Amino acid sequence: MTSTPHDLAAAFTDRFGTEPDGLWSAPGRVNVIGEHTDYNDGFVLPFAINHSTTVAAALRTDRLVRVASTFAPDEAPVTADLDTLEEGGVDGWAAYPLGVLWAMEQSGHRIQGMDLLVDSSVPVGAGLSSSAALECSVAVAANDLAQAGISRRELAGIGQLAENRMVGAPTGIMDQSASLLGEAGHAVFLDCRSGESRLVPLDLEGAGLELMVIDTRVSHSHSTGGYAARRRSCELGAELMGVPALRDLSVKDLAEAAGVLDEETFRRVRHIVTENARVEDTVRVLSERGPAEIGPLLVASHASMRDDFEISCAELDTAVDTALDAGAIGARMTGGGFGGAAIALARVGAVTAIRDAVEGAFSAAGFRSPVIFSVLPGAGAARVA
Ligand code: GAF
Repeated sequence: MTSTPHDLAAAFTDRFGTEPDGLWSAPGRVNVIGEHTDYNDGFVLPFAINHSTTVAAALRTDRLVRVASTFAPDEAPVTADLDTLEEGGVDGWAAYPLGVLWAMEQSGHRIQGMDLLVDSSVPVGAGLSSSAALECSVAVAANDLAQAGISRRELAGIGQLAENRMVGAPTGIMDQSASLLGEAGHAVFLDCRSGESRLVPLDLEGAGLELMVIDTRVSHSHSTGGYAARRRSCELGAELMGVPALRDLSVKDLAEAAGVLDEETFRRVRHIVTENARVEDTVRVLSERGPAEIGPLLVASHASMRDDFEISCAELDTAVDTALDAGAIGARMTGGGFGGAAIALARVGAVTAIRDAVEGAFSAAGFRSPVIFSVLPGAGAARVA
């Protein structure tokens, strides 16, 4: 369900019997380029999308937290006590909001209990980071309510800590950074080692372009399997190459790496090293020549994820190949992989043909129908009422 602020406030009152102190929203993200580079201390270029999660929140006088969702109006709120909340102690979606409050306290910020009602327009499981949107909406709400004055950068780290330690997904800092630092009309160029970020203008409409999201509806989870295995391969590659992180290798080092690493670890390392270079190239091309010129970098990024990092799947490859054949300027899978979404950058006039072609190809291959829509770089997390 997606409510207006007024509806959400009313739903909160129905649920908890009091008025909320305020409403806070945080967006999901699309990553333009820079995949799996974040936990390698590298570069990423995501943007906050115009789909967000909103939380209505009211402080309590005790240390209890009650969290409910408009998606499950008949379910009792999940209740936890901040004094007894433990790492890994919450199952299901409530691990994200409760994890944020736990992580805030772990980071030295004492907070009171609160009631939370969550609503969202970020498709879940589509690779658009509905999880970061949820974490960041709760993080900005708790920060304001506690008057804690926590910086956006630290809030991103709190969201990541919640995801790593309460949810158990060994993810990096990209998604929370995009959700908290994004601005309309801009992508966020983030150096994940220094934490420094810069907004890069991304005027898609002005360039006559659309960024299409093709949600394959292949579900994925970063708490299990492939994501963690890729992270371990990267750590092994860095260790064997004698560097703190793969960020410290350049394309010139790959010849030496080929002699040191086993074949699979080498390909994992090559993806990260070349992807970091592609992020920097994309930022340069965007500023010098504009968004219509970044297509080849997106295509190269997808090939690297498909062949070297091996995190694509048949549905994502079909989405990308078909979109390109039907006239997209560039296309790639986005996010952690193993399912989720691809993005296709297209001239406005080509969007319908691309959509029809991708839907046709999915049907011919016997895949579930994809969900296809366009996104724009939107505002980062903020209080909305
Ligand atoms: C997921 C993770 F949450 C991010 O930290 C990042 O690693 C991404 O996959 C891959 O680039 O979204």
